[in-house]
Amino acid sequence: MDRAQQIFDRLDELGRISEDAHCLTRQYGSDAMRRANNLVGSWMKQAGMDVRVDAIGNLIGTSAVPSTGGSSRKTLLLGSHLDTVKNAGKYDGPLGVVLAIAAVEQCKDKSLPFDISVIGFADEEGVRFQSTYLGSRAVAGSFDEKDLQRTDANGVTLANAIKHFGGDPNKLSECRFDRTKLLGYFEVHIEQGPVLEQKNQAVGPVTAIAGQTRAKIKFEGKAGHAGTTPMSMRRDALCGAAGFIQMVESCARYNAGLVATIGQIVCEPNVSNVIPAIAHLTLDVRHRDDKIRLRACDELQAAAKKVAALRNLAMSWQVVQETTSVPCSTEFSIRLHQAILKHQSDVTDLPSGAGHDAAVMSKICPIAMLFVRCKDGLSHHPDESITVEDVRVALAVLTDFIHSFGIRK
Ligand code: HGY
Ligand code: MN
Ligand code: MN
Repeated sequence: MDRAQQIFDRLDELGRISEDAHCLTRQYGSDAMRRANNLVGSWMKQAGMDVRVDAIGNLIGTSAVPSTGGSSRKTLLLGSHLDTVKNAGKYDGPLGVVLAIAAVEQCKDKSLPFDISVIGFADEEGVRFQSTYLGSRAVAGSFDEKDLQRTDANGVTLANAIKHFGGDPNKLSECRFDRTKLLGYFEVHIEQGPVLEQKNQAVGPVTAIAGQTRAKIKFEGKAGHAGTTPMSMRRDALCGAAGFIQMVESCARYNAGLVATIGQIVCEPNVSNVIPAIAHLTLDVRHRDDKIRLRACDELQAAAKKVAALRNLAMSWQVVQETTSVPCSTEFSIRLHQAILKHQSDVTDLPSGAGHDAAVMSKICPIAMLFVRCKDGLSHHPDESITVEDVRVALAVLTDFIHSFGIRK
């Protein structure tokens, strides 16, 4: 059985499950997520795993691998997320879940002194409710009940979306894993950056996951007639936002290691002959050093206030999500280095600019991540691309990492 090819073919099949006929989009709680859970759950069953969906919609398969550990056995968690951004590539998230299932199959004939569970998280991207890591927060016990009242673009609350998906917003505490029973969490993920391709290496260990701040910003002025309102009398919210957006880009360009993005802009009333009254923006700021990230956010908030004051606009700034920078476990990273060196001659340690469920899981157990080379470092784009050969290396490395904890013949 060429498991690498099977992983690749499965990712193709999973990549065709979308809520959009024209591109790959799988948002939290959608029917497409239900279909994805069913398909991936069937692969978990084929691998001999017991499969369940928890109260928030995470898909969880647990190995019935012959064990010798008795009731004190711990669980090694593997996984990643099954939700996607809009118009996504098919590897960001699913690679880590499908490859983990293959690793469980590789280990079936070995008696391990621990269980393995594979988790397909229900919402890492936070596209629908603008709050990331909903699935892993429920598993890690850091879910904020206030989030249940968040609403999506159609006014549907997260609580109702959970119920519609078949979950139970009143039982999210049951999603938690007992941290005393966890060996750790390991996530394989595409690099989403250019380093491994430049180094001509298939895989690389992750050292840390950058902290991130997500905020919603609103500039409010006054609508008016585009033809009759003199320029000197306007309170144009979109022009104010445009000035601020330039400041965001400059701030990131002049702070080493800082990235800042205005990903979403919605203007009201959004009519060609009306002066924009309101501009809604999303801001995403990241840096490996939390102090630099937080200082940049303070500077940008002060800049937004200044823009608003100069243009006689109202401005509101709401932080919707904040995660600190997270180091990977040193012990796990040593094991991972050793496993990688069995399959490639050199190893490049990589910090992650992208956020991952591993950042949340680090609150309850040691974490490690393995990045897999992706073409041009491209991600969050339909042209996301990896090779079967690199999948083969990643599977071999994960299998060796698992065996490094001890196997009994
Ligand atoms: O935005 C991120 O870093 C990740 O893709 N959720
Ligand atoms: Mn992503
Ligand atoms: Mn991801």
